[in-house]
Amino acid sequence: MMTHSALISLGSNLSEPVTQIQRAISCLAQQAGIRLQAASALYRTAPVGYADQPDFINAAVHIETSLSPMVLLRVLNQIEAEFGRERSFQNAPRTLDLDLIDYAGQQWQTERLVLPHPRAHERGFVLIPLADMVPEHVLGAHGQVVQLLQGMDVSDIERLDTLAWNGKASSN
Ligand code: PH2
Ligand code: MG
Ligand code: MG
Repeated sequence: MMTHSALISLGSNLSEPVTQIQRAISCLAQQAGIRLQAASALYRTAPVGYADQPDFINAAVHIETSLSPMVLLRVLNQIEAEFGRERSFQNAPRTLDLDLIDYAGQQWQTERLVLPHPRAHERGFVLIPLADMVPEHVLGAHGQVVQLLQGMDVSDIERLDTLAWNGKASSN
């Protein structure tokens, strides 16, 4: 079957964030049409944007998928809802945020979906996890993940020893 490579960023800063992220990765690995290729380490990161909220746990995964970008996005939103995500205000604390960062290097500019993710290239909490898996990946017009990280202040991003994923491959 024809599959495409996609990168997903995960974030949580409510209700035991480490567990939320680990469970979300297992959940992704079990979805029909998604095969998990790799997971980053887990990182504790200072909140960007709205600052008056707990630190985040962030990670990223690399998947192969037979789903289209829009169907994949719907699956991500469904998983967020299952994990109790409430949408109160932009950048509010959340139990789970799943952002589609890149889909087969495609560039999209629609109301529902912009690819690559429009803020990924300036966010250390997205780039550092990506650098664990695909350091040379090019984010659209912005350049390589490792290049984007050069000169960026990532001193408030701490790598955890806890594993994000136990590496058990999914059967689909
Ligand atoms: N997500 C945001 C806004 N700010 N800050 C950190 N550290 N990690 C996040 O995942 C994050 C954020 C919006 O989705
Ligand atoms: Mg986000
Ligand atoms: Mg989001």
